[in-house]
Amino acid sequence: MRTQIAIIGGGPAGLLLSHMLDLEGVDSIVVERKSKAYVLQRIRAGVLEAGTVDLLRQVGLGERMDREGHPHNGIGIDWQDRPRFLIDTNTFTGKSMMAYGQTAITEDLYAAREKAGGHIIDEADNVTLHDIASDAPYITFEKDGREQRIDCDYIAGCDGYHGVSRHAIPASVQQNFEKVYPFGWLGIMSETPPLPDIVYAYHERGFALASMRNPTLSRYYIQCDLDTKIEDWPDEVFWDELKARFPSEVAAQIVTGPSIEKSIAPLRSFVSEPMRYGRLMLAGDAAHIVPPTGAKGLNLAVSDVFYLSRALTEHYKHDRQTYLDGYSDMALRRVWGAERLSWWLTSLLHRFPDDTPFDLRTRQNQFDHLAASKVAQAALAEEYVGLPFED
Ligand code: FAS
Ligand code: PHB
Repeated sequence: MRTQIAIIGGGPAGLLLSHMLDLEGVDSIVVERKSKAYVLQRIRAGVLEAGTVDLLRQVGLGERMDREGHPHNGIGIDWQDRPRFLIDTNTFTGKSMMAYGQTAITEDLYAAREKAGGHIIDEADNVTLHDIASDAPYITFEKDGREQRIDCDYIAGCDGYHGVSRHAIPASVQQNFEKVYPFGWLGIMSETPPLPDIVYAYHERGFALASMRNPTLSRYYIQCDLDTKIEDWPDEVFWDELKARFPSEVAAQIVTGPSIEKSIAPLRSFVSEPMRYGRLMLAGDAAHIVPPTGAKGLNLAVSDVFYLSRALTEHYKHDRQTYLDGYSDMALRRVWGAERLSWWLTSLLHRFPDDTPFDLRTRQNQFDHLAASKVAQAALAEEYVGLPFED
């Protein structure tokens, strides 16, 4: 097969890139390791930055989001023994967030690609990148028991943290940055009415988060040890621990019910530089991971795709290379901003096994300063809602 852009990975990054390129008349083929059903059953992100919401609307993917999504003027922090604090994005930036699940976005993307006759190859095994430093790169993969090949102009590595694309970049060129946290998040989904607002909780027992997907679907998380086993957390034990981490008047509002999904996600910060090598560009989790304490992961995948789609469109439609040449540096400026915010919020809102009394006092003071300073609140709100994309 032959295409302009071979996209490895059919998650949000790969599918959105294929969709946006198609709108500009640039041809692509998406090659995904898993089945469509497997991709669509994944439960992950839930909060969209203002820029993501605007972009999805601009590219014709806003109709269901605006119908089923839940706009938010900010995110709350319930700090033990302190009044609720609101990261008030609307007051300080005039912008809002949107609670709309990544699962729904992926469904919308698949529907859009299929409606447009997009070429998505799923259940592709052993995807391999070839000649990425040449002007004639290609990929090979196995499907239906035979090896297949796609010749292309460029390869977009959108295959997530566990993908192969990042590893095609020579170690002599690549620099990886990583921070692994000594805890994870145990998350559940329940068909219960959620709390009215998305709220982080800081408590001596550990972090918790109350979120939602729609008026009848709640998403909750609690900080857990890395050796936590799901079988040790039957629903009633989870609900009791979740409630113990929120103020009693908030806990009393939490409607419990059977979990329909339960999973543990380890927390890490990770960046791989550069995000381009030869004819390979990386986008999304293939290049970077943030702890979810800041809801930046999916939003970073979207901003990478915005920059990469613009760069490739400028190249093909106007023979202008500036955005393509500057893609890695531009994407990484936003990536490092989200990495710093996500690390800062994770450090602020979690209890660490090696916390000293000094750590606890300085963390408390950090929160009290935030709650008292309009300037600090504005700075946090600006980054939480998402900075504008670079021109
Ligand atoms: P993805 O990982 O979503 O997609 C990559 C795709 O590539 C997958 O479909 C995979 O099957 C495919 N692939 C992998 N290897 C391949 C290969 N060799 N060949 C072909 N295809 C291959 N972000 C938030 O903002 N908020 C959250 O609450 C949140 N929670 C998360 C919970 C979990 C458990 C995880 C893992 C991530 C979470 N994230 C969250 C981050 C997440 O939403 C990502 O940022 C988002 O999925 C990034 O999208 P992609 O870059 O497309 O990567
Ligand atoms: C979610 O709704 O899954 C969610 C919300 C906020 C976060 C992380 C996850 O920071």
